[in-house]
Amino acid sequence: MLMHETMRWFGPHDPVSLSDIRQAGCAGVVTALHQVPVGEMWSLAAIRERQYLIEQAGMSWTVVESLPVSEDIKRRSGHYLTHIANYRESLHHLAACGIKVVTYNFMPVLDWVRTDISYPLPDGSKALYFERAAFVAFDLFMLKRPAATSDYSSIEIALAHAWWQSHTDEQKDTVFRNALLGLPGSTGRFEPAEILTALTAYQQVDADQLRENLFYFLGEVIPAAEALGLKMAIHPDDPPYPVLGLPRIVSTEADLHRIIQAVPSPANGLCYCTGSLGVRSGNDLTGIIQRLGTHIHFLHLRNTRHDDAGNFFEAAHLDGDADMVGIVRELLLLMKQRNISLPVRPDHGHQMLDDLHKTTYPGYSCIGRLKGLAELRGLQVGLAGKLLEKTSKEV
Ligand code: CS2
Ligand code: MN
Repeated sequence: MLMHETMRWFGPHDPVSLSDIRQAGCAGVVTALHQVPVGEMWSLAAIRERQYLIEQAGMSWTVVESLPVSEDIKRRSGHYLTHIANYRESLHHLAACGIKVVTYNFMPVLDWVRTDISYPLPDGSKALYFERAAFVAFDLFMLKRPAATSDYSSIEIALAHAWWQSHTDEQKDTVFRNALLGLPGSTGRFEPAEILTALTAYQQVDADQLRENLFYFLGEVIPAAEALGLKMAIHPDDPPYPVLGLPRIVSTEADLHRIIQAVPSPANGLCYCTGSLGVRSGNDLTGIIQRLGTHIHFLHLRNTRHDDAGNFFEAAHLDGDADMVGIVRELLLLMKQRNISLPVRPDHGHQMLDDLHKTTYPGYSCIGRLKGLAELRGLQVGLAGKLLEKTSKEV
């Protein structure tokens, strides 16, 4: 049994079309109603309209990514009760349309963070890059977050100073713009003042409190999801450690176990993202599949290269620190044991070839993802033994 291949589509305004995704060989699409403000309910009509577009293009809407969790829910303040009621209602509507898997994350304020979205690779393609010293410099000298100095070691602060002194205004501006990028699927940026206000709102929320808020949220939505036959899949933090003094609680295998145990249910599951978990050296990517595999409902397979100083870039899918061969083998075994085909997407890809001249959502140009997906497909088919079967029949 092979994985169900998908790509993320940001909706009708995405420069990558449904036809492009189908030509990449995908059977399914991963999307969200990005036009609905976070916290509001997704209407049945709006879901059906999106689903119709995807089905007309010959694919299925396999996974929702993301049904976003509002900042009020994450902080358990303000309108969180209304937002939770809306969330449950949205789940009802998604289930009524036959959609089965819903991904979300619980990262305060920001989703993924990078300092460079056009990091040149030796072959001329471009990748997403996180440079720790540049990010610390951004925090200390550009954003000027009041509590920043207490969050970094003296070595990190010294490295940030060195970075600041050795870079041009233009390079600093690039880091500034990249670090303030909006959530995936949005084309805007955060204003520095907006980020500082959002950070202030989290002053009372430490890691323990955030975890409690997540478990409360799960207690409120997982029973409904289970009754509806839905699978919820939490996406890990990216990068998997605190950012701008904000706590992050979905970063390690221990975090994943705690989440699963907090509300035991087949509906309380994981999105296994190798790119996010992989930049933290202690995370054993194949071990996580072995120990938590029954809870995995969705796969993001991409690779990174990282060092011990917290720098990383997004490497080619089969050419990074993660042992993608071992991971795919483990996932094929898991699917065989569970007798299911898990949805997968290549997550991000390099900006390359014609896409170097196009503007797409960072990380989500077509050709690089198509390449990543094709490499993963070859790996899967090879490992699943199909190739050998076929050649022996032909001989
Ligand atoms: C995604 C995440 O683009 C990506 O890296 O994997 O941003 C993911 O969409 C969200 O965190 C899931 O809620
Ligand atoms: Mn991911």
